[in-house]
Amino acid sequence: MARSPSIVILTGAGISAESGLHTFRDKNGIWNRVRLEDVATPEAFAAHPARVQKFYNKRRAMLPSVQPNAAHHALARLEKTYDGLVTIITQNVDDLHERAGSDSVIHMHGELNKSLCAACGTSIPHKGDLSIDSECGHCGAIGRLRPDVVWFGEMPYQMDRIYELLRDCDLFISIGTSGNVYPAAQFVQEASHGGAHTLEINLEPSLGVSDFAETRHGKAGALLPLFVDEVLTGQYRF
Ligand code: BJW
Repeated sequence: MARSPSIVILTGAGISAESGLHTFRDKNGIWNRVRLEDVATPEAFAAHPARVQKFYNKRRAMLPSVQPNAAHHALARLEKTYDGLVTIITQNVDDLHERAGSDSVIHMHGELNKSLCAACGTSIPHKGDLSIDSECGHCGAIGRLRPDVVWFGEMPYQMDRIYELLRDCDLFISIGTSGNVYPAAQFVQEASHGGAHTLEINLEPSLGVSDFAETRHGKAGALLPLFVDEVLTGQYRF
């Protein structure tokens, strides 16, 4: 029996914008208010751990007050209802896909609600603030706990699994990402080489827009519920 076509979805900060979380590179984006070199590199953490912890504590504290939006819910509905494999690869460190009901989510840039011990490598769920005095519950090291997020110069998570999914998928969709950051910015090419149809859904054309076979520009919260309806009713063919 022929398998159902599989779908891989890459999401970025734009999908959470309508929930009230800032993107990185838009006019009011995070990197227009804070220099990424000051907070999102291992070197920044080594030089100014308190500053880095404060930056992430503030963002972690926002999570309980924001809710998944129509775009997150549409993707969860797709995963539950579509008769084939649907995998979300998110660059986001928020938990909005999971709270919308998506189960198959890869957090390639880590998760704000997890801590990572730089001494023993243990990653565990963590709610609340981290400080330069926090103690690792596993190895007892003090001051070595950091947010379990992927900074510039670090290897994103689950890359082998991701490349396998990209090679094998039939449809690759990129949602709410500007295409500035590698390796995610190259996923469209990887999926394309594997024979997948490729679709960009973004507020505006991304840096990599010319690599996509199809584009839909506008707000994810408006476009995705309609797109998922098209897929589930068989109107969308790929
Ligand atoms: C909407 C919307 C709405 C708004 N609806 N859309 C030179 C050349 C090439 C590469 C490199 C280079 N020098 C260094 C590198 C590698 C480096 C890199 O890419 N640097 C670039 C700056 C050039 N990358 C790395 O270091 C990565 N590691 C790595 O490469 O390891 C080696 C390796 C090699 C080979 C294979 C595998 C690995 C690590 C990158 C880590 C990125 N970390 C951050 C921070 C995470 C923690 C945190 O959240 O603080 O990840 S940076 C930040 O950018 C965050 C995001 O996940 C990431 C991507 O941002 P995103 O999601 O695209 O957001 P925006 O703001 O850029 O875009 C939002 C979009 O949404 C916009 O287009 C809007 O229009 C749109 N939008 N509202 C729909 N309602």
